[in-house]
Amino acid sequence: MNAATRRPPLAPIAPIPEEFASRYRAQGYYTEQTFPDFIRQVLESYGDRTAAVGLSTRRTYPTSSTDTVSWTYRELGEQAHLAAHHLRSLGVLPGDRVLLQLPNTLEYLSYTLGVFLAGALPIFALPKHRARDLAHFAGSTDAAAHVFAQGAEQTDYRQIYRDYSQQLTDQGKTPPVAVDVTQALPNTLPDSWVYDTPIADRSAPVLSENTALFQLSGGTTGLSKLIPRTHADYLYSVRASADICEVSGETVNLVVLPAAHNFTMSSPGILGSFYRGATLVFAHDPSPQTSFELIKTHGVTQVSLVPPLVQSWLTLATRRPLELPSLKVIQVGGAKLAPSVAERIGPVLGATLQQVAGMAEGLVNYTRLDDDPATICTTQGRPISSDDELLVVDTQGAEVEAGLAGELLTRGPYTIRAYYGAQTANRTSFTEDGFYRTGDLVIRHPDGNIEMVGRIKDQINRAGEKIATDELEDLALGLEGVQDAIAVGLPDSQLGEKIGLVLVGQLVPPAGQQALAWVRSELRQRGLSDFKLPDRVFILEKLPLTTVGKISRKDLRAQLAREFSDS
Ligand code: AMP
Ligand code: DBH
Repeated sequence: MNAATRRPPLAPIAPIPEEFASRYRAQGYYTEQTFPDFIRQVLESYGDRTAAVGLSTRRTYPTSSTDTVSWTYRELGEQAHLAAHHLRSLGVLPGDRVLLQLPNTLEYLSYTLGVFLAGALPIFALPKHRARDLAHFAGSTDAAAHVFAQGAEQTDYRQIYRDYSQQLTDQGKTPPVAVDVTQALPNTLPDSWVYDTPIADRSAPVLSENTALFQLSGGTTGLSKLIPRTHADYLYSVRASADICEVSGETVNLVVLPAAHNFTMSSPGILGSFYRGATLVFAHDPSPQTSFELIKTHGVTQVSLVPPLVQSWLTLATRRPLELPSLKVIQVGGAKLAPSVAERIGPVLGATLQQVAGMAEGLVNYTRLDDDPATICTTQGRPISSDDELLVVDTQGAEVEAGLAGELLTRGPYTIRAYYGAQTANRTSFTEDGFYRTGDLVIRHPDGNIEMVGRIKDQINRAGEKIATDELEDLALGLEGVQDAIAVGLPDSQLGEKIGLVLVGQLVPPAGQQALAWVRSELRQRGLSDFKLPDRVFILEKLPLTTVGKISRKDLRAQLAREFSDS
């Protein structure tokens, strides 16, 4: 394995204006604690408690054992330090970026902590990201390493790594080193090992107000965007979320959604559990059967789900008697939960529903555990912080009257004011005074709770996974015979939305191949991430024109969404 070459520092990231930062410090939201400090403090406090139960990539891949392993906080600490040391021995230096792409296993945890302990900045990629996205994440941050688990989810990550590394090399960039976590780690630390402190990558007056990690946005234009979050802002959102969600040392948190997602990481998620010395149970697959078994075996008290998953739980639970006495809270977020589904959760699953409407850019809203049932079932809650500023505006940017729908704009202690390296998108995604334009249509109720009622952004939300329509359209335009391409969210009772792709032209799939299979395989070969592949393809010879001869992509989207919903 080649050692990483020395990487240039990140491009400067403007700190949040001092006027706001000083207020957030004074309120105690921003502390001087960095991620390595936080991790060491937690590991020292909770030594013998069980930190995590789950599969180990080293036992499971490429063989297919499903034996679970359990780590105490002490063991997790040892593994995290070994991971940090391993990264250092491969040339990863403080301030370097590390692309993390791991399934829901114990190594997800040890390597995430390990990257921080090495003083490096993780980029939280998902197992479903493919060459195009990975090239973008690694290329635009000059990542020093890409950590993956070969064979996980039946995927040849090494081949994907080779594909996009070649692209980077062709562009004159240095690809990251490959770190396959299915390989054994050296099992002792040298005596000289000391964890590293992060380095300041910009001029924020306090070290903890520097960028600590990159989350990823579903995006509305082009590829997923990189979201730079600081030590201070992310840890504040984690601590405050742990309070709101009443996480304690007794909490047993089942991790079903992809671990690296912002919801799963921080709302209050893996980090909120870690902060309180709770236990994490990693589900090896997302089926309700597996989750129910794990809940019974490990006394799980809380879980975070997207709407389609909670529906599959309800379906299974109505088919056979259910006993999940330990389960207290079911969080649902990422996409709109229908009130009719929300109402069934308490009675059928015997746990309190908590709705969560968040975004990797920052703002997270929760219904509170003691809210009345109507609020819990019909709203997506209210923000974490009394310093989260929310505006609901019309198309001219003027605030709408209370009770009317408008676009949600937000600014606050843990919401970014710019994406990394995306100047064009930044001009449209943020207002001049630093509010993030969420692209979500909401109604704000007089009690402060918000209701998500739609969106104005060009995005498809497929079971909580966000797909920017223009990335799919741009790639589809490269297919032979295609003159125009329009991506559409098709309403779907299971997934919320499916991905429809309208292609205009004379498309000729090879003999015997269905258009959908052909289009999917062509797009996959071009490196499109799996979760962005179309579910349905419509081929038209030309676009329908309005009476005045105009093509309205917006009307076409609406028409198809109506005609083909749920089919
Ligand atoms: P991202 O910016 O990629 O992290 O995705 C965040 C987006 O997910 C939000 O702006 C909403 O569009 C959507 N979202 C998250 N939670 C909910 C929810 N509970 N209900 C409706 N939409 C949601
Ligand atoms: O969808 C999201 O991005 C999301 C949902 C719930 C999120 O980032 C979060 C909670 O923190």
